[in-house]
Amino acid sequence: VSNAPTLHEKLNRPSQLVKLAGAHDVMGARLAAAAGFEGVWASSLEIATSHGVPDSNLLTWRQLHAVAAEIARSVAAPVVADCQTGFGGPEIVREVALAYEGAGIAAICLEDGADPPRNSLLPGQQAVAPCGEFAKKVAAAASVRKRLLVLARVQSLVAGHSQQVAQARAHAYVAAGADAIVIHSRSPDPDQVIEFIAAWDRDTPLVLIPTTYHSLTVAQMLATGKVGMVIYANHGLRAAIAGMKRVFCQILDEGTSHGVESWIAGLPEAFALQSPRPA
Ligand code: SPV
Ligand code: MG
Repeated sequence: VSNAPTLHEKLNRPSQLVKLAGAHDVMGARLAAAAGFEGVWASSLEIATSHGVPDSNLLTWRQLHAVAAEIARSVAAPVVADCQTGFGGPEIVREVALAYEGAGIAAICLEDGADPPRNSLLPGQQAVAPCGEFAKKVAAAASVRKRLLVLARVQSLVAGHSQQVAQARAHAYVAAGADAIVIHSRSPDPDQVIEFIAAWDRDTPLVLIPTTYHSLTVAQMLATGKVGMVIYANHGLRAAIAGMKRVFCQILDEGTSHGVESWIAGLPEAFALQSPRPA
């Protein structure tokens, strides 16, 4: 039996943050863990993009589950799976929670956006589901889990609703059994989440995804004493896009692959990522 702190214990440490990086496959998850990230976010945006489809419900929950499960099998770090709006009502969410827990996934994240799900960072209006309806999904997941953590994600600020509405929803989801509240924002500066954090008066830890408000530092999050986890949700994907574009263009421009050898990873590094066991 391991003495290592569980994700639940890590989330509730007052003096540290659990830092997660987004991934869409085992390779990205292993690179994140090797760099020092303590967990992996199985991002719907990353997985959808890697399949070349919109981050909506073009992929089935079983496809998203298969990717998260493969990462969990192959990486020792805990996996937090992006389960979007839960893929259905409370009866479906119950089955989904059992399936994720059964695959060794540490936590699922359910968001209160309206169906069909739509990526938060896509320009345009966002809508939310009724609070009571979503709270039932959180309660359904919490009622069947053993060790699985249930993260409830509040989309109110993304949808342009008030801080008061966002707080009320977060309170409802804590009452329904959420282990942490993901307060999402797509504001270009951190003021919106800082205001939410300042008003937060529960012990339940908060989770941030600072993609658009990227000036916010880990030290600032820690100083609030209320943020237990930060998710850098899509930086691996975007770095891969930038790196692949650069290598492909350089080869064609130069008429040889000689020049790219000085900066791309060598094959030993690729072979080192092929371990069939958790690494
Ligand atoms: C994801 O990474 O798929 C997320 C975070 O859900 S966001 O893209 O900001 O919606
Ligand atoms: Mg997502």
